Amino acid sequence: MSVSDAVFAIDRGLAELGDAFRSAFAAAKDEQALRDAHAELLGKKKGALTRVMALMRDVAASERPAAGAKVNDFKEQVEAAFEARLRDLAVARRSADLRGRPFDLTLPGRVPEGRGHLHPVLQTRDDLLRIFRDLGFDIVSGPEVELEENNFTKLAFPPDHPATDMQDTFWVGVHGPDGAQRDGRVLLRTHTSNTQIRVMSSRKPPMAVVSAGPVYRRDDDLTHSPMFHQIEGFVVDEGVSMADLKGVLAAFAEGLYGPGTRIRFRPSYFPFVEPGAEVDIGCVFCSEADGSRARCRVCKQTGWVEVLGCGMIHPEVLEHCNIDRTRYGGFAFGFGIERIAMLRYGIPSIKLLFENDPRFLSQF
Ligand code: FA5
Repeated sequence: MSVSDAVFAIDRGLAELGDAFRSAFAAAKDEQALRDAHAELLGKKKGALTRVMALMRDVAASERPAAGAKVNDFKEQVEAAFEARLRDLAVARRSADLRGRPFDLTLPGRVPEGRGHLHPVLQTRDDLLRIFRDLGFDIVSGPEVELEENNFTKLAFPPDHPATDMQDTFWVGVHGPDGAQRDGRVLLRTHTSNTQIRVMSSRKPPMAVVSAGPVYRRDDDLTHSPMFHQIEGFVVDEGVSMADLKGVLAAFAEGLYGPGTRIRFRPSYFPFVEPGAEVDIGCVFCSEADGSRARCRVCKQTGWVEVLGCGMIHPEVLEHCNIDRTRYGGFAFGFGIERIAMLRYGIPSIKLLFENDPRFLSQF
């Protein structure tokens, strides 16, 4: 083929293609049809325009700029028309989506299956905290990994008190950057009374505070677990008396089990209170009148259920927290949340609360 023949063939090829591509693109009803029409022109092997462009290799160098410009110009028009139609199709598809009804509004909604909820211990914790919040208590939290002095020493536990025994307590090894064990004694707190020390050391009276959270002991039977939850509450002010403590706990018992719930105090011993007491709540699961007391397994036929320890904060503890023991006094109380949850729901073993069997948990 002579040089001029090649240019002639290109001109004829472009003329034959003409602007048929415009109507072909316009006729494409969707993106796939448009891409097919595009491939007919510019497909790698069989595209009609590709074949014309292939003729460029026979064009003499002197004629190449002009011929190349013509071919490129044609190709650019094809590509521009293709892109424009692609955009139009996308716009048309989007507006059809927007205009059309994507779903049947008359179908009933799908209700999510098996929605989760708070664990019964945490539900009970929140209900208990709400009662104290309504009585005017401030809610705080304290650390689970604690210094020995906040868990025992400042609470006036004598060094040889059985509760401080290694058997009852999970000690934590603290290592320095050199890997060597440090001397400072750190443990998983055995009760929430550590928050008493922390709060009383950092605030000035008057204060009324409650705190809830996990505590740890070497305990394991039907009613005792190595990890369980406690709530601790305390008040420090001038002129606080045992009558105030009794008033708060009576209001708490009524908040928990309803108006008229009875409570009673029995003398007891905790190193950080003087005097100390255990509080029982009148059994709400049975009554003498209908004879159900004789069968009651919750109160073991006594009519009373032990729920918490309490007392007047020992002046020595106030002193450890730099509170003037001659001016201020206070009371404190603490109880296990699992125990309250077990009583509330009639749960026979504390283990059920920690096995996390969905068949059990779904009942709450
Ligand atoms: C205390 O822990 C005191 N800090 C409570 C206190 C606070 C007294 C303020 C006075 C003033 P105690 O060891 O009795 O007391 O525990 C309190 C409650 O925690 C118990 O009545 C019981 O309900 C619960 N409890 C104790 N050990 C376990 C355990 N291993 N598993 C589940 N609950 C437990």
